[in-house]
Amino acid sequence: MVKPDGVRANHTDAIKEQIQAASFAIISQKWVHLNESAAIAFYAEHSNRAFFPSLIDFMTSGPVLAMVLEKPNAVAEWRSLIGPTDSQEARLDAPDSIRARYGRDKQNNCVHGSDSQEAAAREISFFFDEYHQSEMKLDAKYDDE
Ligand code: RTP
Ligand code: MG
Repeated sequence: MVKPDGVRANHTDAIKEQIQAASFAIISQKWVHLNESAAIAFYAEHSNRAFFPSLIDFMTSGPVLAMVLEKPNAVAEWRSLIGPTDSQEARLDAPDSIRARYGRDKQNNCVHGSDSQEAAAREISFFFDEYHQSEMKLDAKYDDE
C-alpha cells in the first residue's frame, strides 16, 4: 500500500516504477480513502500501542493506493524493498529502499507491507473483497485502472 503521505507527495508513480523494476507483477490496485473504523480494523494488532491514535489519524488523512503484488517469496521480497519501518533508519541501513527514498520518519513511511502470508491474504480480502468493502464502509475513490 502507498500510504497517504506517499500519495500526497506524488510518489505513487515512482514507487510503482521501483516495484516493476524489482520484478513484481501488480495484479490489482485500488484507490481507497480509509475511514476511521476501517483504519482501526486494518491496524488492529497495534491497538494497544501508544502511537495508535496518531497512526489512525495518519492513515485516514487521505487516499491510499492498495496493490496486490506477485513474485516468488513476495512477502519477504517486498519487506526488503520497502526497508525498515523508520525512514530515517532506512536511509542509513537501506538507502535504496522505498522508505529511505520517499518516507520521512517512523510514522510517515510512505508504504505498508504485509508481514506474513496470512496477513497478505487478510489484507487483500480487506481491500478487494466487496463484502468487506461495504462492511468497513471503505470509501473507494476510484476504480481499478
Ligand atoms: P506497516 O505495517 O505499515 O507495513 O509497517 P511495519 O510493519 O514496518 O511497522 P509496524 O510495527 O507494523 O507499524 C505500523 C505502522 O505504524 C506506524 N508507526 N508509528 N510513532 C511510532 O513509534 C510508530 N511506530 C510505527 C508506522 O506508520 C508503521 O508503518
Ligand atoms: Mg506492520
